[in-house]
Amino acid sequence: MTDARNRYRNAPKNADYTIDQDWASYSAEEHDRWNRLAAGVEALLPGRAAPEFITAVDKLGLGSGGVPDMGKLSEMLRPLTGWSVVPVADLVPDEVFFDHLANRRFPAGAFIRSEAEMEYLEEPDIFHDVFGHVPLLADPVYADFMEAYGKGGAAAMARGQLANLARLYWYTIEFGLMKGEDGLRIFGAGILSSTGEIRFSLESDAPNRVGFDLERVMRTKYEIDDYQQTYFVIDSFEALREACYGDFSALYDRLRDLPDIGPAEVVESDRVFHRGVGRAA
Ligand code: HBI
Ligand code: FE
Repeated sequence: MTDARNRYRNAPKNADYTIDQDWASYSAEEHDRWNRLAAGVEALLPGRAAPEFITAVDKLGLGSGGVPDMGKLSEMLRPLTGWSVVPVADLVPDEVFFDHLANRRFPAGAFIRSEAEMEYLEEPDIFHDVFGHVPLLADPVYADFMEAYGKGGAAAMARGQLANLARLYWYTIEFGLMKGEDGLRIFGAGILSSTGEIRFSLESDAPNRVGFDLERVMRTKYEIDDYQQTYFVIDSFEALREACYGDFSALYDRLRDLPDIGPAEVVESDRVFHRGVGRAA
């Protein structure tokens, strides 16, 4: 069976779910599509993205050179932080995903979205995974945080509390904001691979922007099919790494007895940067 959306769907998989990227197989149209996506996002980065992200996009040559070769990209990344990027066909099982991260391998989808899905797509493609996630893996502190997240996966699964840990990923790695010297900056890959959400996350009155707190985040439900209603703001990558290092057992015990928080809710203990006016009816 062929799959119009993802031409790698049925590629032969290794035991760790990696596949052959077969870089030579990308068409001129696919390279051009990457370049248009990258140009659209890059124009919005100055003054909006975390400086570490902007520096790394440049250093890793992720701009207008066409669809990246993950092997070559890994050769640039490895000497910086020990991370590599490995091609996969689609979402991999949770335990496989965590094992890759714990070993400093980022699994990235090899296909690129179609022309019909330039703004919104249902599963992560190479533009989201590589342009969105890989730059910050060149930052040593962020690189440690991501490994620690992977190492925490097995423990969360064993306790049946993967949902709590997944919220940490969602509200930081995918949709995180950071406090910069002159205003908020974006570091989340889900935002940085979407021109619409780059503007929305920083400039719209609709969503809440509140300070990051690990327990608060792990209690907060999220929606996957629209822009976020709440963004969490970290102080720095150091602060994020320190909050997320070590054992979450006591925290997971507490979370069992605490109610979830809705995606649009602001709670008493929040450090509020902006209280959202909510989505238009
Ligand atoms: N697989 N390729 C891929 N990418 C992901 O982001 C991903 C995954 N498998 C599981 C998963 N994410 C989530 O379950 C975890 O973040 C919790
Ligand atoms: Fe992602």
